[in-house]
Amino acid sequence: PLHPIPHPPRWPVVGNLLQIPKSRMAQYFLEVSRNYDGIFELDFGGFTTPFVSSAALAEELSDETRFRKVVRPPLSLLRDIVGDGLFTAKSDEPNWGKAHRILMPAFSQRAMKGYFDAMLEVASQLCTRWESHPGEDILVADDMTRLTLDTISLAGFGYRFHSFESRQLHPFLGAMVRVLAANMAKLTQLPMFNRLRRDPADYYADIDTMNALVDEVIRARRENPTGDNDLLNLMLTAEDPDTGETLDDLNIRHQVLTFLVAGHETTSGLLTFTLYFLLRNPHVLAQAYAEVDRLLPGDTVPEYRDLAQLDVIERVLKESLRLWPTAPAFMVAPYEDTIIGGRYRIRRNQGVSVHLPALHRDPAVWSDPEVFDIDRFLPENEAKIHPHGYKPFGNGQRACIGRQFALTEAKLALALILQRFALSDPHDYQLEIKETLTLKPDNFRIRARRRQPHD
Ligand code: MNH
Repeated sequence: PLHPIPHPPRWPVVGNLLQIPKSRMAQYFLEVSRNYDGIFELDFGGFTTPFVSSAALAEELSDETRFRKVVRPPLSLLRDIVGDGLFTAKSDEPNWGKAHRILMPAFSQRAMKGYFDAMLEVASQLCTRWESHPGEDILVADDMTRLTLDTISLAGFGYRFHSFESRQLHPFLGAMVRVLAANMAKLTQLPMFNRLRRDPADYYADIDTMNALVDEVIRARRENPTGDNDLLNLMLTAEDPDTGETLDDLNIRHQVLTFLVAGHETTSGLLTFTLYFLLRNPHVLAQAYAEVDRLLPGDTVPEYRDLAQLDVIERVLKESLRLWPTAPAFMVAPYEDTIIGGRYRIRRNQGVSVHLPALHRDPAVWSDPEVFDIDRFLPENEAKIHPHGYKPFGNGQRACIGRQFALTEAKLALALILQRFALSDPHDYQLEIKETLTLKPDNFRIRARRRQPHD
């Protein structure tokens, strides 16, 4: 028998809009999920979306013969800016497949090895900055953003932001955060109101700021061509093995901007949450120090092959992505009318959100879900995790192309930080999450001092 999808009380016209807090939507959806058994529905002013939070239902939604990624608000709102770039391309758009085939080689294991020197250079700049300002508060999210933005741009595009030389974050970042926030805010407005209202002039100015940087990155490479097969050269010159075509000029700009944003924002959040969890869990921090001291004693400069050995650090990153997956949701829709869970009807093309912070706490999969426990990812335990109970990088064909890049970069940065610094949390930080399209600890300040032999 069919059941309606359960939902909190809703009002005529506005639905649940009055209850949904603009600046903490993902956290609100997690709270709501706790009152339901794996699925609930919210009404965004006439536009309803089911949210799924159980591994059993996520398993059905992960069946790519029945469901595929769809680009709906807030992602669709970004199409004005990043168009048919890889992240916002519709699954049936030819440019998705074309760019996917052209860019995949830039994310192979061999490619990661090639990015290692760039990753090490930027991570070393972070360490130098922390060393030269001892005893100062470090605004963790800002420095992790400097690290990840400079890393994707240097490794992927051969372009230097020099973020660690500047007190201010690059204007590109302010523009990006405002544009993302403006689009998230539209979710809690009546759809009709959004159609009538034009964005303010500074919204377009911010888009211009971002596009100017994209043009600069492309111009710099055309002026100084290189022979390597980095991301930018693949975008500019590679031919699609299937069609023999190259990417068109507009698509290239969409891809450069897509990778500048998708390539740093989530990894920066991951590193910030990870430092938060390490400082919150001193026994885990001690394990991480012990690992680094064993594998990279003193000031040993890490090599690419060392990263595979950093097992504690890898588990810390995985557990951090479980509790606070920094890209908190993805959306799929069925090709045809269908039924999930044996009882809930989902119409053809109805977008369904997989809410990751809730999925990653599904009590059927995770015992004591709120506890930060890296042993969940010991091989013998990891093998028993429900195959659809953990999806920080999304699902199937449309899963994250940058996953290995992010994990390589994050492991290296953490290893270097732990090798060099004793960390402290002098302000007794209470977690406060800032939501743009992604999640980050807001206003998290720590101190770092150079480790001494006895630390
Ligand atoms: Mn990433 C897609 C999470 C790092 C580039 N990424 C996705 C999706 C998730 C995701 C979830 C699927 C979204 C959806 O289904 O709508 N990504 C992450 C996380 C991190 C991350 C949690 C870091 C931690 N991503 C990166 C990095 C890059 C990158 C680093 C680039 C270097 N991600 C992408 C691109 C896509 C994507 C591009 C879209 C892939 C596609 O649809 O073909």
